[in-house]
Amino acid sequence: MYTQGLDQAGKDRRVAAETEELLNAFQKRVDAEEKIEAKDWMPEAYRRTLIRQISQHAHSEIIGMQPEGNWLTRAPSLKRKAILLAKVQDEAGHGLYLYSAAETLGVSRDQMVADLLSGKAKYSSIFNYPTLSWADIGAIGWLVDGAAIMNQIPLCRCSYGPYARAMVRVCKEESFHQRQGFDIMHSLCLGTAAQKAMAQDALDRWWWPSLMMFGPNDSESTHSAQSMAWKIKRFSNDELRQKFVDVTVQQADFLGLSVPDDELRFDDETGHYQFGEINWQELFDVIAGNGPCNKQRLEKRQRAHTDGAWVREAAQAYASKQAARAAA
Ligand code: FAQ
Repeated sequence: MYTQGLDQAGKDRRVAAETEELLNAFQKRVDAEEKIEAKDWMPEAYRRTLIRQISQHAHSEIIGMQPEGNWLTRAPSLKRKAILLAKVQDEAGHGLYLYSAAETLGVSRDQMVADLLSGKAKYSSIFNYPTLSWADIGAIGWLVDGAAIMNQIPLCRCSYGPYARAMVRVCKEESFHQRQGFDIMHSLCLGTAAQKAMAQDALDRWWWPSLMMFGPNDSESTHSAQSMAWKIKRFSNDELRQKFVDVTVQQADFLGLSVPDDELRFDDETGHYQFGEINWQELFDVIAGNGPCNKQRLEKRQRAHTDGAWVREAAQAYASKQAARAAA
């Protein structure tokens, strides 16, 4: 509501012609590992790619509060409730830093939020799966935050300064989140047979969707080549997925859980785990809006937005009053 002017600012920037000279000079700066800052010249496609990725990332953090929010009142102890509440609050904070980082590229938060609420904007597929048991909260922290860290640590070196800097703090918090998830899984695995079975069931349901978080195979990834040339992405989707599998399979072994993949085996020659084929149709269905919880997630977000209208109006009235006072 405060930043609609940014949409116009974004349009104004597009006026400058993209000469060969400007494009080469820009690529040179990227190749030299210089950070690109908000007021620097940048190709329009670079700006649009960043707005797409950062806003999708922000939406993922915001929608990502819902699966865990589902367990806030049902966490098994006061300590677990307090920890989960803090984690969910952190995700809201990540969404806000990321919306701010995207705003530096000349798009308003209003526009981004409108795109999310209308179903136009994407968010991570992973948040369209249900959280059926307490163990799912452990699995989200361990696997989903674990995958998020694997993907986001390289983003701390992204060529666009505001995004890279936002990611530093986000990654520190995600790292704490991952450990709390692992701690939940560890406690369940040290518990009764029924508790261990809950942990195994959660791993069975979250394993493959977590691998899908990294996006399509490199050969199917439309944006990777250009995003890597611009040093927005530092590793390809498949490289990051492999790193995640290599680290996480060993953690599952430590917990005494089995990864639900009959084809999983360690390859001595490559030094990596080989894993089975991902059900890509499932990923594309979820991205297209047909996952188990897509409808529910969007409706809940739309309802929260409508219910929160009075807060936005009050904040705006307060800001106008302050501005009027300052002017007087
Ligand atoms: N879900 O060409 P690529 C978190 C889309 S945050 C949905 O490979 P790109 C924290 C993609 O957008 C999790 N859509 O695309 C947390 C593109 O569509 P478009 C989010 C997906 O951008 C934890 C098309 O497919 N993290 O978990 C997915 O080069 C716990 C082609 O794909 C980020 O956003 C997917 N999984 O690579 C919160 C990190 N995969 O835009 C709460 C930043 C692909 O052309 C609780 N983002 N698509 O219509 C990235 O690193 C990249 O954007 C990728 C995708 C790697 C996600």
